[in-house]
Amino acid sequence: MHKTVIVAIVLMLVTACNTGESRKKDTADQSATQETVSMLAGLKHAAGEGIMFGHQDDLSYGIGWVYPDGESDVRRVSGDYPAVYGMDLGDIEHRSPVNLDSVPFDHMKTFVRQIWERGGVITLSWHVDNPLTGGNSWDISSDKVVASVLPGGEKHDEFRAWLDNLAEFLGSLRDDQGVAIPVIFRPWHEHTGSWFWWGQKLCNTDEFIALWRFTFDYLCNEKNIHNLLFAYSSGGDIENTEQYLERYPGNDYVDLMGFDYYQMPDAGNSSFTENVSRVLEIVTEAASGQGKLAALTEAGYEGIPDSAWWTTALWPAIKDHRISYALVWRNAHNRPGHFYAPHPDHVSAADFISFRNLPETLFQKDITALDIYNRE
Ligand code: BMA
Repeated sequence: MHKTVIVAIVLMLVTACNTGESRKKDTADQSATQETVSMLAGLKHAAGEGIMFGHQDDLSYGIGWVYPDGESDVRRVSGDYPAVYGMDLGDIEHRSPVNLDSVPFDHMKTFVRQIWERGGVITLSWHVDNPLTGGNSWDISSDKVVASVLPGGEKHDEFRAWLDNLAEFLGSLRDDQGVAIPVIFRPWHEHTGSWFWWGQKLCNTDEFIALWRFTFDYLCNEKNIHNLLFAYSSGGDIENTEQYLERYPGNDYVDLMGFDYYQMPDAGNSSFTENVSRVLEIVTEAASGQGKLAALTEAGYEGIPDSAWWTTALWPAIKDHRISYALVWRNAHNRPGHFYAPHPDHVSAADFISFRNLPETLFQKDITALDIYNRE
């Protein structure tokens, strides 16, 4: 072949590849909806403005109330809703009308629409039952569960059916115009610990990565669910980058990288602050190296016995890190003492208002103003 023809062909190929590259979406799911792509761009923008505050089950119940429209312990204390709202899909796999904490899935759908309308951020975890033993997420009596749900495994067909039920719910999150509402989906969380059936000692690295990729591929490519950003979130027991990334499923499967960390009653504020900050250093470095968002995906101090915890323990732990959000766990209405955000009479309520008033913390009104869904 003539030399100039070869050069021309090579140039054409290079151009074609480059065009392909530039068309590649930022989201892990290459077929993500425009709203989902915009959400990711908006979240990246917001991460440069401050740290969003999140609360699990914020609209579902709180101390002394359950399910009234518009109620929120965070709003009752601070005058504003959180920017990020966590919800859990545990038991959707059985098409149960309520989740594992008795929140009706129909209520959740309404909350998701309300949050979307006010420009807030939704993140969904999944405390899925154990398909092999019939127990719950915490049933670690067998280390064969992950293998059993993978292709070829004895529970694979059942697991697909569970994912079908999950997909039906995720696909039903739509606004009045039928637009699929984008959410951060955070499956297989705290996998570096060994308290869930998908945890560190309950499967090997290949099995965990296969579980993640199967879940992603099945939801996105077989069920055509395209309103998801995928969050990879480890437990808090992280010593170094290598450990954090040991079971990372790959850049093509993840949008956000985080970890969960709770203050233990006997541990003290300084150990919480130092450890969260230390692990955030590892996580934010890993995330920025991969072009991903970072977050403290779950945190808290059960009952918040320290009146100044928000500004003297949580804030110093997160303030120097470029993270998207920090989410505290739920305020159980039927489990005394099991709450992680203050209520109006709580000892830390005043300090929470100081935390909310920091210019770098973002609550609902701040995130509404940033208009994160219309940035791309
Ligand atoms: C745990 C506790 C449980 C709850 C679960 C899922 O940390 O709050 O009571 O069932 O999360 O929300």
